[in-house]
Amino acid sequence: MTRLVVAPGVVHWPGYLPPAAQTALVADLREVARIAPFFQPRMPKTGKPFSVRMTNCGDLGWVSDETGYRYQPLHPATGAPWPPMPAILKQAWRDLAGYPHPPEACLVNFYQADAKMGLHQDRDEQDFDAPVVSLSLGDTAVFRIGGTQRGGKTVSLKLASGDALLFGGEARLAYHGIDRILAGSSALLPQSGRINLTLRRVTKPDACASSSLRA
Ligand code: MD3
Ligand code: FE
Repeated sequence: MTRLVVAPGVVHWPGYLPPAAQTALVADLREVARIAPFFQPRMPKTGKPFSVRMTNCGDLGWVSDETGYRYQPLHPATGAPWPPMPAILKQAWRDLAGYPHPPEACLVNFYQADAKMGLHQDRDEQDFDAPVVSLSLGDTAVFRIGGTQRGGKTVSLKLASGDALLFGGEARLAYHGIDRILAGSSALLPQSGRINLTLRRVTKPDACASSSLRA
């Protein structure tokens, strides 16, 4: 498996998920979306809708509306708990994260051809010691990552279907975003478009659960 160190704390595994696993994961995500339909997040204060649609699986889900960004255990529209994380995602975290506690949230982002995501930091989690693991499915995206200061130098990277990325250490608070989607570059999704999955730890692990002094 090719493992490329893109920048300090950023690791890229092109084609981490083989085609059959990508297809199986799309089927799992169809079930996730049946239980937890995609919603259109809105910007805090202004209420301006995102161009990316989102849902989540796992114990906690990331949501955004006029009142702010947050993690919560229930879907904002249905009020139901988020569906469980598919086994393929839990396995990817064990393979790649190098972190001894399981992920608590998986944010599922869906991009149609014209969707993008502006440069931002992910800082709604309490545990910045844990990395973020991202998996891409469908059309290739042009991803951009910089440093921890807005306005610094950035580099761009193409993310294709099946690729995995890890952001840990000094990259955990790096600015990043999606400049554009290369429409029609993959045939994985029936209506084209792109899905990105981000596996995250939200809370700090319980001190007892992580103690090496445990009986
Ligand atoms: C670097 N998603 O959901 S994944 C996001 O492709 C998000 O949908 C993009 O940014 C997407 O917040 C980019 C790559 C990614 C995800 C989380 C990160 C890069 C990151 C957290 C910290 C640093
Ligand atoms: Fe992000």
